[in-house]
Amino acid sequence: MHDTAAHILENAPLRYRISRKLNLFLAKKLKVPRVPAIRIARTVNILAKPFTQIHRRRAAEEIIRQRAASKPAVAIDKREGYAFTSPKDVPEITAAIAQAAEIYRTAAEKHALERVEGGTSRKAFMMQAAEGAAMSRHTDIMRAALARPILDAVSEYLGEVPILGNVTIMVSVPNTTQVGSQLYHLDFADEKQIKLFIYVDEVTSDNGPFTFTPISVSNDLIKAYGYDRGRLTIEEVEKAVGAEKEIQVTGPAGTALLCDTSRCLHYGSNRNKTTRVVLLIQYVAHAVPEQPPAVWPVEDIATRIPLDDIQRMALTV
Ligand SMILES: O=C(O)CCC(=O)C(=O)O
Repeated sequence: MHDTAAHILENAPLRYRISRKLNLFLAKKLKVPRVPAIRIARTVNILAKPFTQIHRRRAAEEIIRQRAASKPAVAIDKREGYAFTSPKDVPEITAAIAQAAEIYRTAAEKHALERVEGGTSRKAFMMQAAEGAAMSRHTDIMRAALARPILDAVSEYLGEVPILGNVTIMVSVPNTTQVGSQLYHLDFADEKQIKLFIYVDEVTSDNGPFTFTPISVSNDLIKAYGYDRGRLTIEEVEKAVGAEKEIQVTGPAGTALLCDTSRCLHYGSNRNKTTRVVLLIQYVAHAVPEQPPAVWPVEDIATRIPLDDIQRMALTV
């Protein structure tokens, strides 16, 4: 039995359910713009557990101090909101994609792929092989999700040690549509977050590559179109800033991108000709207002992966 988004929501501590409801109420009923709505909802979440954020910030400061004295293997550009990485910098990626490929193959054989519901579209183009706390038994994937070069880079970027929000094997099937997340959008979970996209198989321009614009370009587009929560078409983006500003992520299995999908406009799975399988790992701030994080079985994971304090923090809401 996989964890669906609804299951994650039900299991989330109360403060996440309240901040999510508040954010949706502000957005949908009161038509409050995205950023102020997120800030109000996040404040309520922080107030419910104020010392957690302080603790996470202090831990991040220490990580940042240590990183300043070395050359970190992974670093996310704060002005542009993304970084590429690879199995060379994070060797755990190699075993993680082998495990993700196996989970996908087994689910496909058993016809056990689940359709992704919710969001602004029915997402007929998107399935998942597994997600949430159910992923915790897949040790190789968890090792990659908890790899310190990644957690440290995200801690530096967010200014606090993150929570591992979710781990998903995202399967986009061949399609001819251009709806929902197949068009340029920002994620509304928070003002910033990091998603790590790891390609399980080769991705070419034929199978719906993840495509984004860095923060500076996204900010120009937000201004040009008065973008708040909707979608922008590829044509609109290309008309305003030029196709050369778009970063289309193609590459062999193991190609990995850390991207702030709350600040970089992005889309993917747009008119794939063949199936695309991506291991998607999400890191959020502890008071993420909109998307409750999965609740991980920390002690069970600790029997298989020796966890340090930072990795435990990433698994604890
Ligand atoms: O690559 C894709 O299909 C887009 C995914 C997306 O929009 C997201 O994960 O936020």
